[in-house]
Amino acid sequence: MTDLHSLERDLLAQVEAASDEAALEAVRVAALGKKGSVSDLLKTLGSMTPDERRERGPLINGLRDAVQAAIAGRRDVLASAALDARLQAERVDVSLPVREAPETRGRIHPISQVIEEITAIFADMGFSVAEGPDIETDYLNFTALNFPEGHPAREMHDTFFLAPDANGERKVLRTHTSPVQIRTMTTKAPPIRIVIPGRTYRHDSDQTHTPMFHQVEGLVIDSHANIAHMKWVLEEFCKAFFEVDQVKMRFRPSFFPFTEPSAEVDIQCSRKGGEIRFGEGEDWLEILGCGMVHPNVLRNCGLDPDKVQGFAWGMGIDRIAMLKYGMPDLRPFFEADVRWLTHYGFRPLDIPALVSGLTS
Ligand code: 2NL
Repeated sequence: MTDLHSLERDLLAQVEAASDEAALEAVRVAALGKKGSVSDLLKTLGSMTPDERRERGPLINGLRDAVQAAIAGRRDVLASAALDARLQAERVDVSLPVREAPETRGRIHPISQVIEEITAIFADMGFSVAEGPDIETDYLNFTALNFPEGHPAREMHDTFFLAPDANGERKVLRTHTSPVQIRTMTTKAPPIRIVIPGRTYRHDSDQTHTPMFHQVEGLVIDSHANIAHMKWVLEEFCKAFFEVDQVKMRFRPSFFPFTEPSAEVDIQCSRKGGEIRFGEGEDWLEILGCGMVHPNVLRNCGLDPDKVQGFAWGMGIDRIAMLKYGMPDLRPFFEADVRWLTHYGFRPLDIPALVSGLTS
């Protein structure tokens, strides 16, 4: 006859020694499983005499209940220990700073920011934004703009020419955004008030020139738009862009094939202490070119110079962006270096708008 007490002591010790749920399960199967030691004992009840069964039955059932209870208790202990260990291992330090999401870590390139600023200023004056392709026909880039065929100005622009197509037509990478104005004047009736930001290309590369650069041009065409209007628009623009209450401007006579008269425009600045400030001082900085649209250009677009007239201007954005945001070197603009962009870039939700201050 099996010593029930020593079996119970043995089983309870095994339950207590089980260090994880798998070990505990092995103990349970060995005791209470189909061929387990306690199950074997229970099977012996069937072949006993009623008297034996009356005596041994409660003892064996008691053993089974004790082992079952011990296993259940041990399972609770192990489960709660496992939970404690997991909580310990996966603990979150809520005092750590939150890692920024990609959309807030990203930065807007200073060129994009300056284009947004410029278009916001002109939008406020009633202009809309127009855009066009980077690859243009020779006609739209030069001929329509009153550059005579074979005129040295076409070479002056250091044009990138594409290989001639099947018809022998040689397309160009636009050297200015002016073809967009030509497209607009030939398809839309005046009054026209547009600004055109975009990429432009010239075969020129040194410390201060890159073969791809950015321009914004503007165009106003109606029945009476004149030089006084042009000066007002450009002065309002400069004050808003450089965020000063007043700025002196100097219009110097110049020449462009597409405007007559033409002027180059300087704004007042101070360069004292190696730092540039606008709206004060005795120095001048050239920022744009402008003029009254040449009658030949109007005619080339199917407009009658006796009925409509207007003005246009153009400026490079890259240098202006450098000046406004104190960037010493042009080249990193086009190097896609994340460290530079992290330093000089703008937050995606700092959208320039006149109501909130251009660069809040
Ligand atoms: C500069 C000067 C300028 C224009 C661009 C223009 C366009 C048409 C007709 C007449 Cl379709 N003019 N654009 C006019 C004057 C100057 O740019 O120095 N840009 C960097």
